[in-house]
Amino acid sequence: MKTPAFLQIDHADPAVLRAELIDGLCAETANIAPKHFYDALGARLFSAITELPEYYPTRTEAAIFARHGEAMAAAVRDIGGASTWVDLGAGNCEKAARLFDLFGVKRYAAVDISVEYLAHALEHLQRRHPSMDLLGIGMDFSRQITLPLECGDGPRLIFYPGSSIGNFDPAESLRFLLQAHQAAQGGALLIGVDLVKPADILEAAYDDRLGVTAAFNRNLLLHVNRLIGSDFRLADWRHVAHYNGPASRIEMHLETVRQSTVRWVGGERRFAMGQRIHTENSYKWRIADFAKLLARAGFTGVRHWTDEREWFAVFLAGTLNPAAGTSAN
Ligand code: AVJ
Repeated sequence: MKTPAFLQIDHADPAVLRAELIDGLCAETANIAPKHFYDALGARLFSAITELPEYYPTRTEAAIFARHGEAMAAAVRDIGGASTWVDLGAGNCEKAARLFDLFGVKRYAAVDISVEYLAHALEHLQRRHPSMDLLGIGMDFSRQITLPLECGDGPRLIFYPGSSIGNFDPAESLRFLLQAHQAAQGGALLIGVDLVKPADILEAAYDDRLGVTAAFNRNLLLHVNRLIGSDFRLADWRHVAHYNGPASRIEMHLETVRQSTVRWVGGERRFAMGQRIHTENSYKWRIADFAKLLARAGFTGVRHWTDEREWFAVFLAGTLNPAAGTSAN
């Protein structure tokens, strides 16, 4: 049996994180970056969100893979295949693992913020796939996708499911796609994208009746208290989610239910009653607009699969220029 290899590319400097967080809290419209949602409890709350009746993205995407996975695998083979499957934001690696047999994956590189988070998942995976090459990479790919040499010099399949791209605004999304195009090394991108739909469906998905999304959003304050030694009081803050139609995005905020002053070493901020901290954007795309964005990033031969309601889409985007691709072999 082989054993997984692990690499930590860039360690988030705690002093830099702290300065970023304090900057955000002091900004005219206070904000906290969504990457801070995922402490140990936040990761479990997100996992609970994916089981909620109102939160359709995870199960809709899973149904698209179950129904069209075979066609997707054939399409990847058509454009020359890939020697390494690169999973951005791999977490427990389950989404990718379900597709290994279908896609004939032999080398798998799981990327997430912290390599510790991947260790358990990859060791478990290795027992189920003893001859597969497994690599765990700790890296903040939202800044830059710089894959190590260990990912191989052949074409790669960049896997970015779950509509995680929704946290990026359109300009950041284009920047991300340009980087993914380069990182694919002549391979392809397989990406899940949540689609525009009526506001009531979107708002229910981000403000569920059990209050799990509210707990997920408010848990951010407990995490920030630990990160910067602040004294946010949970009872002063409520969860708000609304669909900003003109910007095509769900916005999540934390809003004070009474006047509240938050203190940390070296500073403080007073929040008036009803004042908000912006904690997340989740952009929703139209199929045609996302296809255009992929083309602008240089992708070719773009195909997509969706569910009957067209609530979610999975795009496969190649990187080779078809006019230049006929001379090989
Ligand atoms: C992990 C960014 C895809 O935007 O739907 C779920 C995060 N926030 N409920 C999303 C989230 C609130 C999720 N993403």
